[in-house]
Amino acid sequence: EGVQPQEYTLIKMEVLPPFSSKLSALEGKRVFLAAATLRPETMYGQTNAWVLPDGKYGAYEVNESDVFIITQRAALNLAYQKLSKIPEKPSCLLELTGHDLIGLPLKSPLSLNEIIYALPMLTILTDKGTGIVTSVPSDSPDDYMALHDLKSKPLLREKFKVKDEWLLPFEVIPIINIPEFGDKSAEKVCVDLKIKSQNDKEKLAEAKRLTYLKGFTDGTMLVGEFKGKKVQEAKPLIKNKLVAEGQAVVYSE
Ligand code: A2H
Repeated sequence: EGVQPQEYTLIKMEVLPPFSSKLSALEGKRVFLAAATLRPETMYGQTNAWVLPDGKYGAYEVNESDVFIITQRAALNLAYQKLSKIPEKPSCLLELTGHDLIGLPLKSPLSLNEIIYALPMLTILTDKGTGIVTSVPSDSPDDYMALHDLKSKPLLREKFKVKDEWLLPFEVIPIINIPEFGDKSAEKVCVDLKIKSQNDKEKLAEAKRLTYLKGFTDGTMLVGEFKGKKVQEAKPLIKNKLVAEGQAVVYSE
């Protein structure tokens, strides 16, 4: 945990009904995987969501209508930020693991892909954010490598019972141009640094350092309502719009 609180945007990725048998107790509710992001302006390029297969999650009532699937730790923090049906107390309807979430079809705000799926990522930390991450392989080296691993390793898909149609049709979407790195900055940097897998921690840290700052200072939006605007300008506008429309909430830890 840092000294300064980190502010995340929680993206409400709606689980599309009909629900799987594991989720049948939630029938009739609006259920979301709530993904913590620092890059709300990249949501156009979502190709999937990430969950930790052995991670423990719960379905928590955040108000009268909405249920968020997140870690218990995040639910407790949310409860102290007025994001629980019962003030200052998480209200858990159902306990789940990441395995129960793999393959859920989702509708996520701004995504150019109308339906995306929850897939396994092995490097998710359970003590950060909500334990749910949205995947933007054009601009996130972690997401690019995790998707690359699953796409290129049929045995990895088999291990986690991932169906081909949940990821093979999903290509990297260009959404932001960075003069130094082009329109798919994460892919370029991962290839340039010869990163082998999602577990290549040191090189991934370098890739993130290279792309993160440049994306913010030099990036230009290629798609969406703020096409042509600098990322610096578009970022707060997109975040505020998502929150105003009820498609995201702000969360700090
Ligand atoms: B970011 P910081 Cl396009 N475990 O969102 C691992 N990673 C997590 C996480 C967890 N529990 N919770 C959130 N994250 C990811 C988009 C994105 C992100 C892009 C580019 C860079 C980037 C799409 N994924 O992050 O440690 C989320 O991925 C680069 C650091 O708080 C979140 O933002 O700095 C970011 O890490 C939060 O990381």
